[in-house]
Amino acid sequence: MGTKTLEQIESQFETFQILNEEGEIVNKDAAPDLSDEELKELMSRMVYTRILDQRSISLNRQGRLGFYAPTAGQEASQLGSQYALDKEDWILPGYRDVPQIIWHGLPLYQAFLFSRGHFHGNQFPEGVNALSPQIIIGAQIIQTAGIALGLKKRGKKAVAITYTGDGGASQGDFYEGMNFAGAFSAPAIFVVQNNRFAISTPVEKQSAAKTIAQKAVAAGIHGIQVDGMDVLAVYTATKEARERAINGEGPTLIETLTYRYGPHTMAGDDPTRYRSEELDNEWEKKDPLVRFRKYLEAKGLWSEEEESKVVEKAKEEIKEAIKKADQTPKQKVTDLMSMMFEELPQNLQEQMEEYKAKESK
Ligand SMILES: Cc1ncc(C[n+]2csc(CCOP(=O)(O)OP(=O)(O)O)c2C)c(N)n1
Ligand SMILES: [Mg+2]
Repeated sequence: MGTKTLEQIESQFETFQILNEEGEIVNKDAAPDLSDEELKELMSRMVYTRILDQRSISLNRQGRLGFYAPTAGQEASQLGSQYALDKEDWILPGYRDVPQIIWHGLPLYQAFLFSRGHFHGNQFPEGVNALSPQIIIGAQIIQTAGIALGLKKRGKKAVAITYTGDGGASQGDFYEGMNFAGAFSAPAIFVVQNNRFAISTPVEKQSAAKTIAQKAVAAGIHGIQVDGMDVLAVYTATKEARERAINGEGPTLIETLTYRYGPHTMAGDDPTRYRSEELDNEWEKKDPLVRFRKYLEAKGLWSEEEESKVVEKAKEEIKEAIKKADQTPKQKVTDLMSMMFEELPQNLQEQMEEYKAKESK
């Protein structure tokens, strides 16, 4: 392929933005048609999720949560895309994408149980169309193509959406899933949240491609790069991708440019060893909450009181949810066995008896 062709393709993937860092609309034609109530709901969800992140980090430090991957900085990317979905749509999250499934209907106490490795954290209620957060990088991408194809075959007007990171976009599964969904025109949306790092590896070292969005070209599907700190742009791009998908026009790859303020996970990662303070500062200036707050305040839709109401509500609900998680009976070995098998094989029957006896002591 000639250099010219490559340059031509790459130059087409300009970042889609609606709201700039000052909270001003810079792309009026693309602005979504959301009511004042819907705009406030979006802001409330972002504020709530920021509080949930702060509380989760402190609960983790107190030893009251298990695995936790911080989300601050990525609210617009996570919640703007989720807000564009219908209840019927399926979400296939990665480990950092717990907020999306909470807003899709997963009770908060179950999200806490998931963090603790309790099986009830994976028993999603009927009607919550989501899979458990995937830990294996990229594995959910192929499953998304499969679920999307299933939705199409059943004639549902619904999509399967998945989330991965910039690192996930380097996995074989990523290309395989996109290609398969493209070939079958399956209603799938692949969101790559490019937060610039896969643990400590910068995105520049992951790929020679200028954008991740352009990887859609080889799969023959739609691709767009979005300002991931702009909730209106993320919402609009996802909404359009959803419309196309359910109209039989195939899948879309959405790259959101974002940043995680915190460490990779709470398991001992120190971001100061691979990220500069300048880079942190540069991204904090783009903060999705600050930008959207400015926009709503200028429209007379948001105030300090509104914000503190949401903060109080979040704190209260988090307290209740952690209490409920604490009150959930501890998991037992016999639970795991009976959930895995409808009929226990002989050797496990013996173990079942053994554990029943132990657990009854
Ligand atoms: C197949 C596989 N390889 C390696 C890992 C270890 N690992 C966990 S998170 C991670 C980095 C992923 O980065 P990215 O996709 O950018 O997502 P982010 O954490 O930035 O949201 C790696 C390599 C894994 N979980 N699965
Ligand atoms: Mg990343």
